[in-house]
Amino acid sequence: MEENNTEKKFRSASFSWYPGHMAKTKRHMIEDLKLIDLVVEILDARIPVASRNPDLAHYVKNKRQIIVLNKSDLADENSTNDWVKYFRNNGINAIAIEANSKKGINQLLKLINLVNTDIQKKYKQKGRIGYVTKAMIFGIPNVGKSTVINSLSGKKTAKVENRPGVTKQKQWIRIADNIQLMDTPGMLWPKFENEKIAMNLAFTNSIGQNAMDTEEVAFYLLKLLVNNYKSNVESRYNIVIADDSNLLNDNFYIVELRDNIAKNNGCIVSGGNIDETKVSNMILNDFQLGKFGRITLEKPE
Ligand SMILES: Nc1nc2c(ncn2[C@@H]2O[C@H](COP(=O)(O)OP(=O)(O)OP(=O)(O)O)[C@@H](O)[C@H]2O)c(=O)[nH]1
Ligand SMILES: [Mg+2]
Repeated sequence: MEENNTEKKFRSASFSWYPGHMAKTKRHMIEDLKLIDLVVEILDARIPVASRNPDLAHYVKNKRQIIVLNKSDLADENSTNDWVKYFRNNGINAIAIEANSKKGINQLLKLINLVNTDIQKKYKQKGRIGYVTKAMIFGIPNVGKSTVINSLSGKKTAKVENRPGVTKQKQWIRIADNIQLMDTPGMLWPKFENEKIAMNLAFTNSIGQNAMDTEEVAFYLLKLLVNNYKSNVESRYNIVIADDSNLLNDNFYIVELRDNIAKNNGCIVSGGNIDETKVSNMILNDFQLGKFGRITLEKPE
């Protein structure tokens, strides 16, 4: 059967997800890691697989590591608990937090202090007195690294904004007499052996808007949501969605649904046509702001 235009358009996601400056950031990161005692990797609780760096384990072999599931206010609570258990079962310290409301920050601070006690002991045994532990805050763009640092230090030293690429340079921030944290620019690593990972990073606003086709990304997000969180979409947009899995996987039906959502929400250009950009941005923003409720896109096996 011949492929029609709609199918062609949405067949593959194509965006330049790996900007040139990332290669340089990666080189600096590998160099900086040599100084580091503890790596705190910040993951997005909605996408713990896509937001995790696949190579980090290789570089932090002999270092202490903590995994932080941030933005857990936007993720499904049960799934977040499952993820914390999953990491702990694999021998990794893990904790869920909401950095901007500071929920869980005290527990994270306690965990860092606990690990630091160990690190300090090691240096003391080697005769190093007054050593300052160096911890690196690591993670994909826009995951909340700078927010975590500000919450931990109780100061607004690190710049925070809701777009990827805000932190341009590393910055040291002291959180205790013998601990300093390094804030780092968001790091996207080439690992997209499948498009699903790239899409999940786009849905959660870790890939810059300029590097992706907003309409394509919003289409896939809507398709994913109606297949997994149908009632959340129905109540957000006050629409009825078919109870038929064939239809929910039919791209024509998803486009029809998107157009209905556009009409109901004033996303219309003159002449009565659908404003595809406006409706696409609305769907993406609604997801990123948690307007569909708490949603986790990746579950532990
Ligand atoms: N809902 C929610 N938003 C958060 C949370 N933590 C941070 N944010 C928001 O996420 C956005 C990005 O936060 P940043 O701290 O700038 O993220 P970053 O990882 O430093 O980003 P880059 O420096 O660009 O790599 C901001 O709008 C924060 O307010 C959280 O726990 N929940
Ligand atoms: Mg930052």
